[in-house]
Amino acid sequence: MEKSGFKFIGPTPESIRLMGDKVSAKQAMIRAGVPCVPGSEGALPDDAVVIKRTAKAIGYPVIIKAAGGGGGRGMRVVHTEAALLHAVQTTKAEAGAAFGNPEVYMEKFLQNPRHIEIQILADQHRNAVYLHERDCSMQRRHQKVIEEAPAPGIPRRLIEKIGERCAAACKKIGYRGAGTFEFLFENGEFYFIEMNTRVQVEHPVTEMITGIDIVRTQISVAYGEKLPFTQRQIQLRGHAIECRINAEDAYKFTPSPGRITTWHAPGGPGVRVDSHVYANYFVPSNYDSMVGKIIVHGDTREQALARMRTALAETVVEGINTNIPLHRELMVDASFMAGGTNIHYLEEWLANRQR
Ligand code: MV4
Repeated sequence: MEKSGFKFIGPTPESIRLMGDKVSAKQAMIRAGVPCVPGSEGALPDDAVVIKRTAKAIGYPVIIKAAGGGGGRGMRVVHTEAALLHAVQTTKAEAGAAFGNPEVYMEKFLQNPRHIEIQILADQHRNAVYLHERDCSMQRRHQKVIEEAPAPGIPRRLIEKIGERCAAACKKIGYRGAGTFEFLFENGEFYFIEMNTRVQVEHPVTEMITGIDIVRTQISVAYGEKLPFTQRQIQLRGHAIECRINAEDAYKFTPSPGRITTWHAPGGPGVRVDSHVYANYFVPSNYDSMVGKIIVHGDTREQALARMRTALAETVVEGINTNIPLHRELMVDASFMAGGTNIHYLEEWLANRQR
């Protein structure tokens, strides 16, 4: 890469490798003082007695996860000792086939967490800052549907405490570029699960509440520049919400590829649309179904919600089906409006809507 004259924008291969293996990622985070879900110390051994003893110590239910997995792939929940060894063996076999690495680890299974993630930025001079949190709990089958920042109802001091730990961990491992620490949040506690070593789809909500251009900063730190701000200079303003617009049936989620005949994007104060789409654009069937993102900002969460309702009402997409009708319903849903719904909310909401 260096010899070619190209500069890679992002973390080092070592960082990407460390975080790609979920067992080594978790061990690095424990060493760096980031709180993790209680679980096995590293990968599970083959010894059945040790596996049973580990699960008993953690307490059921437990979850078996593949070291090479992540993002919801290669996991199995176990409720009883009777089901334990078979679950470990099956997860190992699947992990070996899917990821080329049969290693698995065990954690306490958290029943009703929220998915809260911390955005970080780091330069090549061991400076690292946290750009606070995003709430990504509104998801279906591990696909995020709505993201927002800040996370409703979580005290700022808790975010500052976990954010400082994330930034310190970045300095410790020599991380550079943009990254996200994924946490489960339950009963007022954060539990690290994974780190994403890239810019994510939902980064705009963080850009809108911090005023920081994450992509620009990622490029400037790759060039060798120092971070252009300190932690103290990062101030939060208002609230941002993102709706992912997918080419799919709004309630059945079957893909809806084809030609978009009409594309009218919303606008106005506090409205951002990130999309590659235009009238006469053809949505291919072989790729991800996301065709755009509507992001709104408001002084308060209520204003952001109102702006999203208006933005969704203004949006016109013809020629394919989209999930806009789902977003329109969720923006007036009492529980979503109250804030703080957990990772199971959307799937339960969809199941109840059928009847
Ligand atoms: C968990 C969990 C409960 N307890 N780990 C799923 C994706 C992967 N990143 C980790 N996942 C989970 N790990 C413990 N110990 C529940 C999930 C989980 C989940 C996490 C985040 C967002 C959506 C989710 C949906 C189902 C399960």
